[in-house]
Amino acid sequence: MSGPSNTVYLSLGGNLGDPATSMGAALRLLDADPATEVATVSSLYRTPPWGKLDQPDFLNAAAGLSTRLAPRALLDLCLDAERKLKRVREERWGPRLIDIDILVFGDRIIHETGLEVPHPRMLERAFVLEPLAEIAPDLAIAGRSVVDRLGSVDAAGIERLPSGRDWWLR
Ligand code: A4P
Ligand code: MG
Repeated sequence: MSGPSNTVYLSLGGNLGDPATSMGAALRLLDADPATEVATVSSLYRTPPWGKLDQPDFLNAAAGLSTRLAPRALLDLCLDAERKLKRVREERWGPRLIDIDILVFGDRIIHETGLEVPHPRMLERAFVLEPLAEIAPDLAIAGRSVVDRLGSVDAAGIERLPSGRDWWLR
């Protein structure tokens, strides 16, 4: 379990129940793993639904972690946290209590069944890039910074909430 430490960025979101509470609980579950530490968390953002439009607004956030877990083990930890928080997987892009996506894992490029990193849809999604730009503006993804990428997507309707960055500890 003691591999090299990697910096990882996650996206969290939800639009059913109390997503802020679920996302906070998920981050605390990840932080409780002995090989994983939550280092930076963005503010909460209220975002219009992307993909499937006839559903409630989402809350989204991004988090930076350091972990000695392998990518697949971190994914399992995230899926475990989702399961503990009773996410029901129903329709694609549909409403959910909590969704955790691994955006970036160090400088790894992974194309495996059930694990693609960098997350293949992150660059089109303002609800991912906007919170990520708050905590890692200069992070390069396929050669361009997050801030630069954010300039190429439609971020209309996204609102940063006055949550501060320690909302997940409350
Ligand atoms: N999987 C593969 N790669 C990854 C990765 N990098 N991180 C696999 C996490 N999981 C990864 O996940 C299904 C499976 O994907 C996982 O079991 C894992 O093995 P999923 O999240 O249900 O579906 P998805 O294929 O990852 O879809 P995607 O594109 O993430 O879409 P979602 O999650 O269905 O989209 N609008 C706003 N404003 N905010 C949102 O948060 N979210 C969605 C949900 C749609 N619209 C939204 C939002
Ligand atoms: Mg997902």
